[in-house]
Amino acid sequence: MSEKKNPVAAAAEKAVDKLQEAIQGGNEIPGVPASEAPALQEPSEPRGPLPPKHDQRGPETYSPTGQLTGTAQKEVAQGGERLTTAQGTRLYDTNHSLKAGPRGPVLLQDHHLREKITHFDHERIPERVVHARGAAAHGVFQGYGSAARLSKAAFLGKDVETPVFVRFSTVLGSRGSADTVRDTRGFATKFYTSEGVFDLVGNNIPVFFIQDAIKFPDVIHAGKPHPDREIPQAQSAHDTFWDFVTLHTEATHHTLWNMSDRGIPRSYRMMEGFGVHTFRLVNADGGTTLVKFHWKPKLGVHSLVWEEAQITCGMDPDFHRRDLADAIEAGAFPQWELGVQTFPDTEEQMFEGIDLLDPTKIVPEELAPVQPIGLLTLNANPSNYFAETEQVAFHVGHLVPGIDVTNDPLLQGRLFSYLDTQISRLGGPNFAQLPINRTHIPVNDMLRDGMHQTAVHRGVAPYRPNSLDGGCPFLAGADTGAYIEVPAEVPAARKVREAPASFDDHFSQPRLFWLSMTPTEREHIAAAYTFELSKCWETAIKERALLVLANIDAELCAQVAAGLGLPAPEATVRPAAVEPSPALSQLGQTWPADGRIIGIVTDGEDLDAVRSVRQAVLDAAMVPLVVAPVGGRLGTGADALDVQRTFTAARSTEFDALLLAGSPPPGADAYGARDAKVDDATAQVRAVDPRVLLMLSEAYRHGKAIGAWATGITALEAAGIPSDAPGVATGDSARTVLENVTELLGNHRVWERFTPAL
Ligand code: HDE
Repeated sequence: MSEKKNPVAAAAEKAVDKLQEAIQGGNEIPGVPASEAPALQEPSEPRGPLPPKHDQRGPETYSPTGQLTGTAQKEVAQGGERLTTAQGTRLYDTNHSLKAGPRGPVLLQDHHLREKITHFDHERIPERVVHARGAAAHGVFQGYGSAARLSKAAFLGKDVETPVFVRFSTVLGSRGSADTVRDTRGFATKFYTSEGVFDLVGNNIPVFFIQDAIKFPDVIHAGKPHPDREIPQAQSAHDTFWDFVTLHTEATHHTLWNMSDRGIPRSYRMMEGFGVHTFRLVNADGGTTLVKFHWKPKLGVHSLVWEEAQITCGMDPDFHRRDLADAIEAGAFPQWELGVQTFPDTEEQMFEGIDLLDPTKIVPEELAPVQPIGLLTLNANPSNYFAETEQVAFHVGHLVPGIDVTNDPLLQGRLFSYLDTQISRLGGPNFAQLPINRTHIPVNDMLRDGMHQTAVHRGVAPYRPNSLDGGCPFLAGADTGAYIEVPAEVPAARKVREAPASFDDHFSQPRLFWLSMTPTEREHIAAAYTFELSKCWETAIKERALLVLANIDAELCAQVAAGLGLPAPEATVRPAAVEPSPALSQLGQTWPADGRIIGIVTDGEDLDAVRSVRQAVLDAAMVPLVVAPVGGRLGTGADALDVQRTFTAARSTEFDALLLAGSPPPGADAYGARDAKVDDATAQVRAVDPRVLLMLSEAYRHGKAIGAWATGITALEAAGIPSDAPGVATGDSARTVLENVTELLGNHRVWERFTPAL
């Protein structure tokens, strides 16, 4: 384990350095749009493009055929001081079309107009049919070397550093949908290894809705908006989804995970990732092991509460992508450990009675612990969303020597699907040449021509065997780095459209998951089912869903049935005797609070305390946002503080914790006509601004830590929150209060505030 500590410590140190750098640069609050502050007037002195922001990086500069060009990234970006056409010709005007007189018709010969509009008309490419909404970051993966006995993959070697690009996503929503919907999240990693690109295209949920790829269009058609009205967007709370998953009961396990808190993560930085399928690793001696891949976040696994997620969909639909970009910009680099569960590669491919080829099943960590094999650190934001996050093309078939696939029928279908989808989405077969997709090692593929060919191939013999090009390219062998599929046995069999009998068990693992949850997590699950099913129009679908729930657990079924006002049916399957897996619960451990957002509510008084607590928040690698009655600056001179949020614009859901540095009286705009968060009947008779009271009551309801000192305690009392309530820290010194709040953040939420009845 000792080799694993070093990289973690080194990366943490790097993160702190970065934060210090950012603070010195005056950018301690992330979100600054450009590397230089703008002038009030439109600049008139010609100059070149600004350098990128300190947190941004583009794809590495490799040629379309994978050769390091050594070109600085700024030299492949746009340059020059003057506006030009795409051909580089300088322009003198871009505000007016070429016309026959100022009031005359526009002339067809206006190439600049046509080029500009035509290009604009073609700016969009088809969005991904699933996982359309995503956010990504660059980073580095460092192998611990502990996987050497399992896999010969070079990037898993001790201290080997491999550049990576990671894209997180929701599944169902369109590209412009909100981040905090209830859904599965994608977690796709592109490793630019010294042996070619390896893509680990996983999710934040370890099982899938279906066991066979042939059902993928069915489950996605059911989850997507209804084809007639195209509603609802980005959610599963509708008839077609529940119609399918209740008829196709192999979806029960994944659906249960979606209804759990895993369906509404707090942050991409706080999600686990799973390869889902069983893969086969091959070591240098040809020995094979079956494995399941896991990403374990250093910040722990945390979620939103449902009401918070819903408010956030409106308040900040970009909540997750902003959170990821801001954390990286602030130097709080997110990290995950890659781990594997290992299983002997036996003929039956079963482990403790669990079919390893069935992607609707997990292997509990208590039966097969996750062994860490490397560390992922995301340390740079993309510099262009379209070029990088939109055009990145993952494929489960992008494998490197040492990693092979199994016969999981879902994985087998994916091997076909991803190549196909990239061709349609990225306009042809040359998508591997897009800068973000380029491998970092030389390519000699004999694939030629096609739309958007950017490589200038030489030679006359793109075929093998040849003598005209000197026989080049030559084949490799195992000793020269060839990817050689494991010569696994395929037992003699009949050609059938069937699944093995072991795939028929659809309820024992959902029950295992349910029984592994704490009472609070179970309450959330029951509430999520009740919410979703109550949005279905058809009673038959609700009744069918209850039949499925009865087969998971009678109590769960009874709770949901009560919420729906329907009778709870009897189980049709005898409940399986399963051992709970405590590792599946999100509660009960403490985690670092890096990158958490702390709202500091001030009335503009006692700015020394605000200043000092704000600095302490920064020192703890968290982000302080000053919330005040109106915008602008508080105080004067060098010590003045910028206001980041006003009472009109702030909502509790933006913050992980609230600190009350004062007791602001109702502001001048605290009336309903101006701000509908205000109830006129009580607004002016209360001593504290009603928006602050709303923020406090919401934060309290959502189990967030709240701290108050001095007159802040009065505001707390005005909100009806006792200062000795769980998760409330009060005291004389702002710093001590912050210390207590930071400690509370280690548990993510104040769980005592959610009293379970279940
Ligand atoms: Fe995907 N999936 N998928 N999927 N998937 C795509 O590829 C598909 C499945 C996953 O950020 C598509 O480039 C089929 C499982 C992620 O760009 C498409 C089947 C898991 C991403 C596709 C599955 C995933 C995708 C759409 C059933 C978790 C986003 C655009 C056999 C292990 C990657 C694209 C990114 C994307 C097909 C099942 C994860 C259409 C046919 C299981 C994270 O090719």
